[in-house]
Amino acid sequence: MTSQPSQKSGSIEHYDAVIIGAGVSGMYALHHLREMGMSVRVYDGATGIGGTWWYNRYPGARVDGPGSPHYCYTFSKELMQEWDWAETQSKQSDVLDYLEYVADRFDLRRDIQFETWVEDVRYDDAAQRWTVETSTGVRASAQFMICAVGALSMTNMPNIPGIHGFAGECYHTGNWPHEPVSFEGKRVAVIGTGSSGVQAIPEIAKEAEHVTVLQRTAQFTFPAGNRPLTAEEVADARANFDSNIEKMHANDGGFPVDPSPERSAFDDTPEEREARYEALWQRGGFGFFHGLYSDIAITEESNQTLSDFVRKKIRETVNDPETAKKLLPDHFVITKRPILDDGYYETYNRDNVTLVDLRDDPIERFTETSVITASGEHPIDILVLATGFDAISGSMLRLNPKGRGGVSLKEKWNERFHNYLGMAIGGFPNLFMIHGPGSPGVFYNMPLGAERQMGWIGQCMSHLREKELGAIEPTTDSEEAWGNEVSGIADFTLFPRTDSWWTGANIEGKPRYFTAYLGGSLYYQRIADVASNNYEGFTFEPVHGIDKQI
Ligand code: NA7
Repeated sequence: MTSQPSQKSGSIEHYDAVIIGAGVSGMYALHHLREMGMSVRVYDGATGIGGTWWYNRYPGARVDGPGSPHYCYTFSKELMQEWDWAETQSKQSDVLDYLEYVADRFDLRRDIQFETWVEDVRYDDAAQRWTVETSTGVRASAQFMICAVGALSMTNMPNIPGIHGFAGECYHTGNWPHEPVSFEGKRVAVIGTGSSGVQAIPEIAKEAEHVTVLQRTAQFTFPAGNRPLTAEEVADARANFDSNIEKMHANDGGFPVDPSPERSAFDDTPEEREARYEALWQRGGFGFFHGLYSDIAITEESNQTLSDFVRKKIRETVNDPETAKKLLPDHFVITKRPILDDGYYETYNRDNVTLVDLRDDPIERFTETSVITASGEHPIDILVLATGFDAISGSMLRLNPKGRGGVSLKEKWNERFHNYLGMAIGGFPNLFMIHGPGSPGVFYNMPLGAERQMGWIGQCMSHLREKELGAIEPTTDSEEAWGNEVSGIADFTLFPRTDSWWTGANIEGKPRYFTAYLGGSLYYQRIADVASNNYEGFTFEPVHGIDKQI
């Protein structure tokens, strides 16, 4: 591909592509486009690379999916051979160290501009280019715009009376300070019991004088089973690099796990089922979910068998029956993001931990020194907000690009997050999302998903350049059909029936529907088919000024 060298004219810098975000996806996008010979600039508001792993530094933060050594990039065999992962569930600082290493090894930083928030992104129809305005005054233009803005980066701040008047320390888990926070001798309140709260609470409780957990929804959490990786596992991952990648591509979650045979929970007797759940529980880790019956997230009855098992575990683990009762979840298990924990339920046996069930005892307001719930006042020194994110679509809407005719994404996504293939948006030519709504996103091994989506996007860019085309965008019909496909797959499961950040129900006023593509590896077949079918569902525009038959 012929690249347009970056050049400055007046105060505007010109590139082939601008990437917004220097997290896992943006870093790979930069590497990929540079390998294609493109001139690229990345902007990120942070002072360093890493995105999610840059911001989420709360105590206990770890990979909470199928972990190391397969939560990583696969594009370089050498990289895989060089890097030593220490544990199965890598801690935040280890993941960030890895990403720093990648940035150095592939010399990524020279094309990344940190501490730079993109404030305006606008399509210039006549020029067929995107223009970018930033917080530092730097302006740029590019033919292609890659939004690698993160599925979990727009923090959700609770709107509770008096919260801004609280005079103590206050931290959101998704934007944790870089300096260590000391909880010693402090009275701490934690709002939120999702993955972040469940990871942080046991760690905070070890240090604090007292922890008050303010729980809105009881959660199902499973033993993380974190442990050091064995030398054999490391050697195996290195020796079997190529075959593992094949397995990862075939697996619906992007991990080198053989598919489980189709088996209903009712193909086993109650005793066999119990034995299977118990063995998975004892082993721990995300493998728990790979070892489950295939109809657990499909039928209420199968789902009930697992939720009964976990509820029993909670009752057995938590000494105080009243506290145990408050911890019993009442939604379909797995239909909220399953959580991996390290001694979460056990933490409620400590004398310095109190659980407040906000459904019975709601927060009324904050004062300068306390949180007041219906039952009384809880004096606190530190408030931890583990209240999650406006996930999947929130960071795209914060960016709010303006497409053809100045129409903003907020206008386009007023009721639904219309897009095609989870990557392209009608009216926003040459703009691509990584891990956007309508893609597998958080349901897939995210570094691998970024590589595979970026591979498709890069191919699409090459197609435009080779055919001397100026712009590509999806049709309204293809967006509608894609939306129906995504919903159709989800509606086959129990997922849309539970309030969660997957369905947008955690954010007031957000369209409530399930936006992730749940078809697993089928997604990559679908997008490959679209490309090989001459980008079916897209329309092209010739380069302006060139009279061309498309
Ligand atoms: P989550 O999973 O969205 O959890 C947020 C928690 O905060 C959850 O328990 C919420 O209750 C609770 N929450 C949110 N707002 C409020 C208010 N206003 N009052 C009380 N409680 C509230 O976010 P995480 O950061 O834990 O995890 C996000 C993902 O990051 C995780 O799944 C991993 O993939 C990594 P709710 O359940 O909505 O009733």
